[in-house]
Amino acid sequence: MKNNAISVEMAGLMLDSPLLLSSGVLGLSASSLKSVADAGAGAVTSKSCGLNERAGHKCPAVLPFEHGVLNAIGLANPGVDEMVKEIQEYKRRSKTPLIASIFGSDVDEFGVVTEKIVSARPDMIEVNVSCPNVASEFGVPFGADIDICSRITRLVKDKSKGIPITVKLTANCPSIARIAKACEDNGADAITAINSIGPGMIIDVNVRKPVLSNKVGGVSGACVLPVSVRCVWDIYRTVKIPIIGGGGVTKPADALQMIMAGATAVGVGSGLYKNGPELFEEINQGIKTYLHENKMTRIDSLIGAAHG
Ligand code: RRO
Repeated sequence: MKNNAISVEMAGLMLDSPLLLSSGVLGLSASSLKSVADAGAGAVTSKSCGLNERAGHKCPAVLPFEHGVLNAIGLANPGVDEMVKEIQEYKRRSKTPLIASIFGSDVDEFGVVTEKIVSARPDMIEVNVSCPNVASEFGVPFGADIDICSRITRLVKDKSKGIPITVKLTANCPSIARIAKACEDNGADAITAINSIGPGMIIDVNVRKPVLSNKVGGVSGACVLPVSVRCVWDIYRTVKIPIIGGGGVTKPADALQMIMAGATAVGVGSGLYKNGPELFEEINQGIKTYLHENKMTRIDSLIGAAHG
């Protein structure tokens, strides 16, 4: 790790930049992950994978709109065995830390996928309990149920062979802070907040039908930033473990808001659809300029600064 003004330590990971690639964007192959790492991300997160290959929903599955992005990718992924190979290939080619994102269709499957993903030795495992395009056996995202989240977190932690785990949460629940606390109590090393919100819908007024093939999808991008900042704020007041804050970060001031709300690291995702991987360097530079202008030497002193 380069010891520069914006380097951070997060749950044992040494990051050259607090910015990391959020799961689901440019994260399916070793080469796309490496291109993002080379563009200035402090860590990259692979697309969430499950036990078996999934084709996902038909196109259109991703719809950028004026204020953000609507998606119903439908958990498209090659399955954990193929993802292990991509991660191994990435790790041969890049030293930038990699977070492997996983999901399961029920509690036990999270355990099986964890047992497989650890063989790739990712630097961290992201436990995705919050995809808005999937429902648990009870009809709500796992991440909205405190008991299910606790069980999944404990199971993944027990099978993670010492690799730190972060649980990716949803804002679509009465209290994200309570869920985060339950994850911390059950062994989570970090919390990632938030997944896309909604679901939402966009209708094409000319054909008078929803645009997405799945009709509804998760909402992300600039329009969700106030929600994600508030979630990080609530979680910071409730847990001691570090927070990866993401949701609508498209410029330096957004990343600074996240950090001041309590995030140690900041996820960048939807903004890449419009700006490409160059966005990482743009935000890195913007944060450095802010530190310089405010006569600060290290980003760490800004974590949670808005709490006074
Ligand atoms: O694949 C998706 O549809 C998807 C996932 Br797994 C997720 O976690 N969040 C999202 O907005 N879409």
